Amino acid sequence: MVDLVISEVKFDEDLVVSVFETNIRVLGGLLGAHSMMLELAKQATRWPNATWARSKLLHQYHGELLDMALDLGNRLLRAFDTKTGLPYSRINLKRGLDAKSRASDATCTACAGTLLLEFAALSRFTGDPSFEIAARGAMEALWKGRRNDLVGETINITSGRWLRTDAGVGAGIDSYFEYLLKAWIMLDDPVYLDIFNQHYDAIMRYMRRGPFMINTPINNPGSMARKFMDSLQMFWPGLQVLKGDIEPAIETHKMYFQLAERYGFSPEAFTMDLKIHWGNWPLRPEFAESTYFLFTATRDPYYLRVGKTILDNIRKFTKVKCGFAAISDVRLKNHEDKMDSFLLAETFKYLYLLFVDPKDLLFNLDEYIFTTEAHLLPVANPGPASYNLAPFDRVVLQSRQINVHDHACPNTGQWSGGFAYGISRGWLGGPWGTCAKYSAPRKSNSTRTVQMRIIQSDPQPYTGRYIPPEELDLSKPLHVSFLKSINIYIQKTDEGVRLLFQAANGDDKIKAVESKGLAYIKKLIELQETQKRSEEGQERGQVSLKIVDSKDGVIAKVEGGPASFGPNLDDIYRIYDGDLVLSSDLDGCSPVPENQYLGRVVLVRRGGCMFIEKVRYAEAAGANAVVILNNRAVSDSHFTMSGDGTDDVSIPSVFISQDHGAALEKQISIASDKLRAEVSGTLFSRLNS
Ligand code: DMJ
Repeated sequence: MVDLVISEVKFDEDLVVSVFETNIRVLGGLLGAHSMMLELAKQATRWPNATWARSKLLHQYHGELLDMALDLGNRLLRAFDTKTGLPYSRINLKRGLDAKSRASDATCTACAGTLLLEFAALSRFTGDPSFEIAARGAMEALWKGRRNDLVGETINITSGRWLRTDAGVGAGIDSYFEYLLKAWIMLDDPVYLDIFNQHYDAIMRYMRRGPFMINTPINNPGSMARKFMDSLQMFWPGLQVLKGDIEPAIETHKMYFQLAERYGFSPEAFTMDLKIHWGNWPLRPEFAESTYFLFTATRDPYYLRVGKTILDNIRKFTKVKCGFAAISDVRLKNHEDKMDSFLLAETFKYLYLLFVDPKDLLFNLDEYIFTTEAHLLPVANPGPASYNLAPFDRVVLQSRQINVHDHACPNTGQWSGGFAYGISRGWLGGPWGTCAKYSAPRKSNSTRTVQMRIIQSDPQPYTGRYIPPEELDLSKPLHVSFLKSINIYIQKTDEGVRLLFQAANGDDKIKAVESKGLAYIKKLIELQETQKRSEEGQERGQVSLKIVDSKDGVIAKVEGGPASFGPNLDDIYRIYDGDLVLSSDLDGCSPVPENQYLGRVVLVRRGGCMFIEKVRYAEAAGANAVVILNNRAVSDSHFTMSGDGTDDVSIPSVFISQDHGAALEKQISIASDKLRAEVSGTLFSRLNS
């Protein structure tokens, strides 16, 4: 096969191709095959009598595949001739950027963000840094465009603006995240881990709903962008294994398996009740890929059974005379005349690796990284001595400091966050094998990694009554003690309250407590879902804020986000007003002397504590209303501030954008006289103007 590729494949064709597909399938294929030729040549000395070790091809190989890769790489590189560093999505292999390839200045996030592994490998194999520099530049441009730490699906390569603003872990974006994490592993560059972790945090916060990963708009994170999921996201649990966050991976993978069991294959898109949205299955690898990674982490034979189901169904329903056919509807199991290259490159490779005894592999897989097309590229290849990394020093991808837990592998952060009921337990202690092999060498010189802890639960003594979920009131200490007794802990964030279930791995008594805790969490989730459904019909509208100067009258009018607590201004025809004052401690998270805000409207910044806590403190000090300023540069006038389950405030609050907030703070500082603020429902405010 290699000799056929060398003699037959030419790239000097007047043909417009996708930069992304050509990179992952062709360039990655050439570089992967080149890596394997080098590896086999090395192994041949250990197995001198094996037939493959004596093959003429192996002994006569002089890097022809790499020459071809360099030729192709130079052709693809021409797509990067843009102001932003984001490449055009298509290129003419012979002519470069021709009219057809320039016709669109839109590209998908995955298209621009899935080049770095192949381009860096090409650079390091050849000693020419231009490829790695270009691919790093594209990563940087995507990172710069993030909103709420999320990225959209399509971006304009000239302006760097998002064209489609839905974020997800599936189609259009998937492998951008994959390449961030794998770039850290392959290039040993921690900046990519930081960036990945920052995205990961937002993804898990805004997209995860139980086992489901739901697309969300980047400007209104947390809401649902659509009601179905695409099957490309099924690679995600595999990536979570690499990150070391095994528990949600197990849970989501189980949901995918239910689909595969129900329909034989994973339909291209499906809904939260596991119904089909798009019914085709083009022989995709993602589910097998996650199954393989979870097996490496857990060694749980359950994954072998999953793999067998996949394999049996492929054999039974897709095999045709000259290959395997894509399925056009998983319900009917009818065929399409199509077999994509990823069936061989990925689907079969992952299935083979799932079942193979590692002893039978010729070389150590851990020295390689799988590209998104499952080609193998060497990890930490420093390149020839002449390879100059200096240009990368200029590429500083600013990222914020993140939690030490995010750098631990396995992830030591939130052990279980509430949705983990029903997951298999066989993995405790297991994931070391997978992630330690990448992170261990870095531990000695990193101050951020922490040792893994398997939490040994110790239930708290509690003698009170069982508190039914519908009566639960987190402001009551007794209820909190009850939760602790079943291993549920409360975490307050500025987004709301989170209940964390702490997993146990101890004796039977602890396990019994654990199962009570899981059952309780499950009931709470069901209750919450029911409440959410009934609240959906009664969402609150925006809130109007007017700033009035005693001389000039109304000097500013803003519409901001409502709170889910306090009076519902949609139904109240009155204005809550008062002199506008800045909170004494900017974020308003501590008690204020009585009457300090009497009759006033208080301005506080987001962060530091929950929204409702700020409002409670202000009300206790006599305030008439609270204005909360966003501390992030995003437009979120539709954001609704959540409470903590106890609605005990009677003054309204309004959430306004960072821009409006900065302007307001400035106005207060320069105003010669006192400013007044008026807070009311928008309808009422419009009727009155
Ligand atoms: C593969 O070509 C790659 O894995 C890509 O990143 C997205 N998925 C397809 C196969 O489904």
